[in-house]
Amino acid sequence: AICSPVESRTGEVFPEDVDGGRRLLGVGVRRTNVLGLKSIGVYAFGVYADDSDVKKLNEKYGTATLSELKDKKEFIADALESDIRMTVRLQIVYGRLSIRSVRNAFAKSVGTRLQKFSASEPSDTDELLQKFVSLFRDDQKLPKGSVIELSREEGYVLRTRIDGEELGQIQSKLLCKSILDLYFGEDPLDKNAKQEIQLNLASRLKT
Ligand code: DAO
Ligand code: DAO
Ligand code: DAO
Repeated sequence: AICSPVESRTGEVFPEDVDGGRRLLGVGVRRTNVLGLKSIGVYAFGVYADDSDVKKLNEKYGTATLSELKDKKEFIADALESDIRMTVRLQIVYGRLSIRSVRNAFAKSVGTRLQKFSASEPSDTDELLQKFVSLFRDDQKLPKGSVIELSREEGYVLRTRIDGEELGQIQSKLLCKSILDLYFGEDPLDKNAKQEIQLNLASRLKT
């Protein structure tokens, strides 16, 4: 399978590699409704994974075929759980986000996933959310063209950067999983992107 570095609905172009050899798996767009009517694109995103880490999935899926893996839920669940270095790169296309709307959207999208996944692995989700939120300043601006990078580093460390500047790192398997789940989990922000990501992830096992 191949992956275009251009997100077609926004025209945003993504690097093919980031962070020392993590390769692009798929691109998509995060949309939202304004006033319940118009759907606008907020940011385009690209999802990347380290090739050698992806091979960890071979132990369990090495003998499965591409067509078996491309729709298999358990395969994606294992990718979300495993210690695979990945990066999600967000490129802002809607430059008039208010702090309040970002907070609300975030509490909904990431907050609900933290709740959902912590049912099986107890942990203090409020404290995790607080830790993450405290990385950002109240006067942080996100003009069109801003780049946010959220990455899972070795040992389930979530690393956050805005325009290349590192804001901080938080060690939490649950937080890493909750954020990646937005992009290729069960109920993804962009269904086409999720399919592309899953297909490319599967094909990386085969090469
Ligand atoms: O401001 O009227 C508006 C629209 C708000 C849309 C909020 C969506 C925010 C998505 C999170 C962006 C994180 C970078
Ligand atoms: O308060 O529940 C929460 C989550 C907040 C997450 C991120 C807050 C970022 C605020 C700055 C936005 C700048 C446009
Ligand atoms: O799209 O709903 C979503 C959530 C996106 C998660 C990204 C969190 C990064 C927040 C950046 C705030 C910048 C001040």
